[in-house]
Amino acid sequence: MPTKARAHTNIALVKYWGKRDPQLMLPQTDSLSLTLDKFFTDTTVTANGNLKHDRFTINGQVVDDKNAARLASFLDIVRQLAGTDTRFNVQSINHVPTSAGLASSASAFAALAAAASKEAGCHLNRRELSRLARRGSGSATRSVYGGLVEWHRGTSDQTSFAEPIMEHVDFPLEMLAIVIDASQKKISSRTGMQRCVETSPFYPEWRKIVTDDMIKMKTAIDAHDINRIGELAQENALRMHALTLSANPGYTYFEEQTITAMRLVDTLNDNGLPCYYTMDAGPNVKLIYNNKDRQQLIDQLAPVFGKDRLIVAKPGPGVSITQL
Ligand code: 2P0
Repeated sequence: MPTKARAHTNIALVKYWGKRDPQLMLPQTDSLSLTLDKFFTDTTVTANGNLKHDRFTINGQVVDDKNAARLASFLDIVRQLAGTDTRFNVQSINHVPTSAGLASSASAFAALAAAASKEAGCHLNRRELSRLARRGSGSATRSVYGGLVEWHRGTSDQTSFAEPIMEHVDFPLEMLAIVIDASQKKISSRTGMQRCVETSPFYPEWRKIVTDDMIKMKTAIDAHDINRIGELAQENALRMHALTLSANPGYTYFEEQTITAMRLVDTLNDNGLPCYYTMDAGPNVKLIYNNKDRQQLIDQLAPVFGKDRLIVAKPGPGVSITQL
């Protein structure tokens, strides 16, 4: 009987940028994110004793060998957990408005972990599921939960998992993505973050910054203080991107329009419209603001970037599973 799971992507307000154990996928630091309603992955997994190899399609296309190998080694972990050697047929659909370049390994591996573990006969609680998703992709650890989520870096497989801070966000926090470039990034997160850990002279400082930012961000969330949340997220993102610039060789995910967006947001903020930005391992910019200011913001951004490249997202739910 096939099993289907849906998981939403998340955007970090305090970023994860580096592993201390790439094998177990243990991160260097804690991190904190907001799960979004607009971007999600639906994955259907069917166990099939007759298959010699796992089979994968994404949006109806057969997955290339390199990605299939990564997915199959994740399924090996599921098989080990379930005590089975059955192979799986995996069909994944990414629901992302247009081809926005915002599909992420977070929703992909959270959905795959949920559907495959259930299909293999494991009955995992959400903490166990979060730990399993972590083995596929770090950010997937957090996508098991909805709303505002914290990933405890931990020191072992057992202690590195996410937990919700506020699953149903009861204040008007919202994000707007400015789609700057939808193409594949040149330096993957995995390669990029490892280079920063190994070569940025600022890396030890980053670890201290994140420890502080986690405390400050949780205080701002407790106070429902959207401006403070935005301010802290922006500062944290800039410091993460300073690691890429200070790595050897240095690199950046920013494009010209990324800088244009950052400057525009700063100007709007200076002119009394509170909004803040954050960027991940790519050029797209995500704005953090109070949803009462949405229309005013769109009115300012649309003439510069085009209305079609602005996507509003609200806090979204955690992973859900259906047995078909
Ligand atoms: C984050 N990002 O906290 C950070 C901020 C991007 C920038 O997690 O190697 O796909 O699979 O653990 O999770 C993107 O990296 O990397 C990411 P792996 P992942 O959301």
